[in-house]
Amino acid sequence: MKPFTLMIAFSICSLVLTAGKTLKVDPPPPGHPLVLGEAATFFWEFEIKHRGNEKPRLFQATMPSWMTFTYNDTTAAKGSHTYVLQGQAKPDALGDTPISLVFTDPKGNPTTLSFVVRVVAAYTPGDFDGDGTADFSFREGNSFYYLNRQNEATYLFFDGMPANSVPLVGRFDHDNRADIAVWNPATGDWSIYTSMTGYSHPVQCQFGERGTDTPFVGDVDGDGLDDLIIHRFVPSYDEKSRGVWFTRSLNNDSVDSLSFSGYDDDIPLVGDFNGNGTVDVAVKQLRNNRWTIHEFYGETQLARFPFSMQDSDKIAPADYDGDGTTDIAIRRVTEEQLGAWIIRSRNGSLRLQNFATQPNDIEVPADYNGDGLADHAVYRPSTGEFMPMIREKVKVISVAPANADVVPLMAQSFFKRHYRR
Ligand SMILES: [Ca+2]
Ligand SMILES: [Ca+2]
Ligand SMILES: [Ca+2]
Ligand SMILES: [Ca+2]
Repeated sequence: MKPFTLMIAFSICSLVLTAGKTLKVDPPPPGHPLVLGEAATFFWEFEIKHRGNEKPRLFQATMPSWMTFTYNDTTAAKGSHTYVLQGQAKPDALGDTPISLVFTDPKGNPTTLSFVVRVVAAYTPGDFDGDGTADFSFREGNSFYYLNRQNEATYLFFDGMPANSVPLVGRFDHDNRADIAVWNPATGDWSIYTSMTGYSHPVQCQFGERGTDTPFVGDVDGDGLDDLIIHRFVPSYDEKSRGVWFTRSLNNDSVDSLSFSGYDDDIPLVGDFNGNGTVDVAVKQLRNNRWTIHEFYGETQLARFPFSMQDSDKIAPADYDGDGTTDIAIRRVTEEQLGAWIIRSRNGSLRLQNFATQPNDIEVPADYNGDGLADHAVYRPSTGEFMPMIREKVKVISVAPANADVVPLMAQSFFKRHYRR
């Protein structure tokens, strides 16, 4: 298991200690969760400035037992005071813990500094058993499964899904195992099944409600957990139709929208194309033979360039080079170039790989061996086989009878409409 990663979400950045004096936090809280990578130690200090050498007193503190709060008196002489908050997050620290510190100035006036510490485990997208590798996951009938280390189908849960429901893999709780959302296009209802509750008692909410909507999940607010995303085509009077993206943060319930993409045959997709930790939206535009990528919250156009030159190209975005950004990728299904994967890294370099030569193969790229790089992989409905290519070697794993009612959960949202039941 990978070491735990710590994320800190701050709700309040600075406060007035006394009239006109600001409680300065140094380094300032980031606008997004602080990720300490592999390190499991939380170290944060802040400085309190006020007139005179008398120090402000910590009057009351609410913090988890694994954190300690100390006063650093080496800076006191300058009239600025440093407190250090540190600790090592243990597995039982997973989740959100509110922290509240009440200081009093020399006159006894109280000031409260409060924020939330979020601890989440390191997570590999699509990893259902928490061992750091993605696992092939699928819906068969109304039941959900993943392949364990021995490549045995392991039952997750049952969902009596209405027709046309779309299952999606995401991360909705703090542990290192993948979670699943099921979206019903008839009502816009989402059911979110999380690993920490044993995939039982799904959380329900409503968002999006047209049969032509395409659902996605991704972290739109940067709190480290996935949120809900809907792409909708809105017809207009000219031959163009507007593509509108809607997001709903599961952190604060806020809804946002962005009008982006121009034609009703655009193929919508999501990914972190600039590697800043929040999801970006993109389209593969058939009419202009190009990709356009939009950073949703920053409302920035990230890229617009020709890339995919065949209408039939299947999209397969993933981080193939392990640089932390989603790479643009397609699998070609024309007769002349059947099975050619073309991958474009963020630095513009192109890579070609031949793999999976059935036009109906379903692309499910993910990091199946845990080396940090996405691997080419497909599910082949005609044989019921999952085929990952790990270090140039293709494995063939039988999942279900040929042409069974199977939906690979890591398949692109846009193409899942063809696999709906
Ligand atoms: Ca795994
Ligand atoms: Ca989970
Ligand atoms: Ca989020
Ligand atoms: Ca990349």
